[in-house]
Formats: sequence, C-alpha cells, structure tokens
Amino acid sequence: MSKSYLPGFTPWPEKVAERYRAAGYWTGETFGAMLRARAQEHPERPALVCGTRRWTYRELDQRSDQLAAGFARLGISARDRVVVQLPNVAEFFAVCFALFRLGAVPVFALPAHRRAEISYFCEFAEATAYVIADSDGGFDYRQLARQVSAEVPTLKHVIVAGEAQEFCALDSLYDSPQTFPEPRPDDVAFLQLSGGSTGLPKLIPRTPDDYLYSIRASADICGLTPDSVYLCALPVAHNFTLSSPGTLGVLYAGGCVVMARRASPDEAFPLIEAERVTLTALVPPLAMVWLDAAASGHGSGKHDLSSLQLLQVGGAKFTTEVAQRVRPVLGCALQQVFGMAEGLVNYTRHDDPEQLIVSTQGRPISADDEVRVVDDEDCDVAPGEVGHLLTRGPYTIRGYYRAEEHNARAFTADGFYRTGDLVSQLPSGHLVVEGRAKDQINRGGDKVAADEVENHLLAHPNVHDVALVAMPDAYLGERSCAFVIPRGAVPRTLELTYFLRERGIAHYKIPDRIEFVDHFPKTGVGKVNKRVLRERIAQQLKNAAT
Ligand code: OOB
Repeated sequence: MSKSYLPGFTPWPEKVAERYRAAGYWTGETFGAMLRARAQEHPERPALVCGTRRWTYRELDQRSDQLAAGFARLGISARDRVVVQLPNVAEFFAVCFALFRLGAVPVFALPAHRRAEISYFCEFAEATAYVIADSDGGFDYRQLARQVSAEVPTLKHVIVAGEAQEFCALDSLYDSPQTFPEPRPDDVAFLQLSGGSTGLPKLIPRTPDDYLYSIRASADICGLTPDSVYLCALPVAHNFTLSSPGTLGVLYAGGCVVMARRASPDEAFPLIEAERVTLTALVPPLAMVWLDAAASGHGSGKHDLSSLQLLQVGGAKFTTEVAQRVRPVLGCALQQVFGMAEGLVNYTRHDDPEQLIVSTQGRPISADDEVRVVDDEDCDVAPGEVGHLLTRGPYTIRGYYRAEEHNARAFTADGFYRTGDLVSQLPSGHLVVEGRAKDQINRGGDKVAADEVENHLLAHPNVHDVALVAMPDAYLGERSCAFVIPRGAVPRTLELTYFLRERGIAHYKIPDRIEFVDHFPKTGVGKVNKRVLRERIAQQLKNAAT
C-alpha cells in the first residue's frame, strides 16, 4: 500500500479522519472488496440488467477482475487517470470496478460532453486512457476520440465498448484474472465533475472511505434490501445516480440495477413493468414528463407501475405543486434529494410528514454533516433566515483536485465547502433551497457555468462582451440567456450557436436565447449587474406570454 496520497488531493486533517473512523463512518473497505463480498454472499443474484443481458454478481465480479488484467496488459496502472464516458450500459460497472481494483482513477465524464470538455479533462488529469461506447443517441464517440487523441499527447489508449474500428476493443481486454495490491481506502478512487461556476469544471476527488460511507448511509435511509430493483434512468456517472443511493447503493445492498438507455416514459415504463422496478431517481423536468404520461393513461402511460415504491427527485428545485402530484399519480412515495458531487446529500425521510416531503429538500445524511447558513460576511444568520450554505463532514471534500488557488475561495479556512446555494433551515434540520449565489444556470439538473460559456462566446470576432444569465422556464426550471454586446456587425443568433457547437461544447451549454444590447447595467462597483439582466429577460418573457 502506497504511503502517500495522489498528488493534488487534499486529505481530511488526520484528527478529523480519526474521528470519522472511530465513529464507524470510514471502515477501510474499498470498492473492489465491496463487490467481492457481495459476489461471495449471493453469486447468482442478478446485479445488472441491460437490454437482453443479465449479469449476476459472480459475473460482474469476474468481468471486473478480467478487465483489470486486460487494462494492466495495456500498461494502465495504479493512479493512472482514465476518462470514462459511457452511456447507461452494463460495461460501465465492469470498467469502473476493474479500474478500482487496479487502483487506477476513473474521471467521470457525461455522455453530453464534447471535444472541448473531454480534451480538457484528459489534459488536466493527464489521462492515459479514454473509455467510450462506439456510438449512442446517433453520436459517434470514436470521431470525438480521434479529435481528442490528436489534441492530448498523454492519451495512449482509446478503449471502445462495441465496434472499436482503429481503437482497442473493450471485449479484447477480458484476460485471465490477476491479483493487484489493494488501493488505500483513504486515497482518491475516482474524480467526479463539478457543475462549476468559474471557468472550467473542477475535478472532485472521492475516496472509498468517504464515498462508501455516503452510499451505506443512503442505502439505509432509503430502506434498500437485496429485493430492491433500481432503474438507472439518469446518466449513470452522475453522482445522484451513482451514490444517492443510486446504482452503487443498490449493489452494496445486493439488489439489482436495471439500465435504461433513455429516461423517457416510452423506454422507462416498460422496464419498470417487466423488471418490477422498486425505485428510481429523476430530475424535475423528467418527473413532470413521467407524471403527465402516467396521468394520461394511454401510450406509455398504460404500463403497470405498481412495483414502484419510491421516486427520488433531485438535482434542481422540485416545485411543491408538482411534488404533490407524485403520490396520487404514480402511486409511490416521493423523496426529495438535494445533493452535490462535492459531498453533502440531503434526503426527505419516509416518515417525514407529507408537507415536509413536498416542500423541502430534505436534511443531511449524517449526524456529523456540519451545516452552516451564513451571510456575506460568513456570520451565521438567524435560524430560519436565508443565507449561504456552508458544509463539512465525513463525505464532503476538503479541496478540488489540483486547484489550490480556487480551493482558497471555495472552502473556508476551517474546511467548510462553500456550496454557492442559498438555503433556509427549518427547526427539524430540513433545508429549503431558496436560490443560488454561484454564477451558474441549473438547466433542469444540467449545470452550466456562466463564465465557461461566456469565455467561448468572447472568442467570436463579433462579440465584444457577453453575460450569461438564467431565465425562468416552466419545463426546465431555468434556461440560459446570453446578453451580447456586439463588436462591428451584429452576428446572427444561429451563427453564434453554430460557432459554439464548432468549439465542441456540450449541447446543454449552448444558450437557449441570445439578446443583443449596447451596454450592460452595472453594480455600484462596476461589475455587470446580472440580477438586473435576469429580471429584464424574465419580464420580457412574461410580457410575451400575455
Ligand atoms: C447534484 O449534484 P451536482 O454536483 O450536479 O449539482 C449540485 C448542485 C447543488 O449545489 C444545487 O445547486 C443543485 O445542484 N441541486 C439542487 C437540488 N439538488 C441539487 N437545487 C435544488 N433542489 C435540489 N433538490 O445535482 C446531485 C448530487 C447528488 C444527489 C442529488 C443531486
């Protein structure tokens, strides 16, 4: 076992770590050991269902061992970073557990990411390998891999699930199992992505100790058992789907994970009926689509959803009015989930009064999650008042990966993470998300960092200045609007969106609307006043609707 940590990781202070171990939160278990234990307990139980394929725990365990050996043959070794960009397929788990067993470090990209994001992740993490599916949703990831390989010299291997063409086929890597040294449970096991608010997305280091604690506790809060059947409908690599309690929580509990390629009712409802799914997780816009489909009672709505016991909704604010429809329409319980890839996750509990379930975003997992609600000077606000949410605890990171300068701003001197969320807290401990102080647009759960998109737009020769703000949207909650001060000829909206596509950014980051203006309103200190811009576009939309 290595004595040092992965360079660029900020560990918890030793005294704090000791406390978390003594409290039984951090158990020293690794992901590889967790899967091994389940495979020994119930080898023949189904672990994964994906299309016509069904993998038992034994098979998932074996495949992970075999792939670990295949990855090692390629030269991938402990601590190497590997960007993993897979859709909702069973291979995701074989790849992840293989990398965990090797001690290599997956970097979880989303299927929506494109050249700009993937090249950046590969470069920043100095990734040696990139794992993709051949194509999904009409997009050919091999074409993306060609562009990324040309740009990133450290990248030695592109590994493809499916038709590999000139790349390495994942299926060719199922070698005879070998034994690898157990990785440290308190070192980085993988890197998650932050939604970001400043510049490029930050990488979030998570350890087996902290992550498995949040998974165990989440599985407990959600009442998971070996009979739980989880529909993985949101992107598999997202923190919500992975760990709250998500797929890993269900595997921890010995249950079964059913993969849906899409979260639409026409794909998900037949799977719920056929596999007797007991729980799933959605972002608010999808929950609305499901409610409408189920309420209509025809088309996809005619499926038997009676096995569904729990619908989790999170990632963005779920309005009380829609939340109230879940139980009557879907006939299952609702759980609101307010979490973040950096750590802290809040759940409403099964035995909470219905009023709290529909109107709050839950309370923290752990008695040792420290939550502070503060004003702009970091002073605690009066109980019940709105303020900035700060948090630290047994599964909330103490720093982003290799981001010393940013960390000094994103964390307080005593290690609290500044979430950028504005919340109020009820006497019961439940949090209500009231807004956001970070410069981000939450597009139905997809997070858009304003200045990342602004920087791309500023690269256009006819853009003098730009400010990206959120505008209200009945379906997504928020969409993005770019206010642009043109330089010279006023560019056409289509030209700018095409320009952004060409720069290779994820589709959800492309502004939904562009407004051309002569100047920006300014704050007292001369900064662009985004509040005024948000109000202006909201008013404009309102006027247009009446
Ligand atoms: C989840 O994680 P991220 O990292 O994509 O985004 C975190 C941010 C939070 O800081 C907050 O701004 C927003 O997403 N958010 C919510 C919310 N859940 C997340 N805002 C309002 N209401 C909610 N229920 O989104 C995530 C991670 C784990 C579990 C669930 C969600």
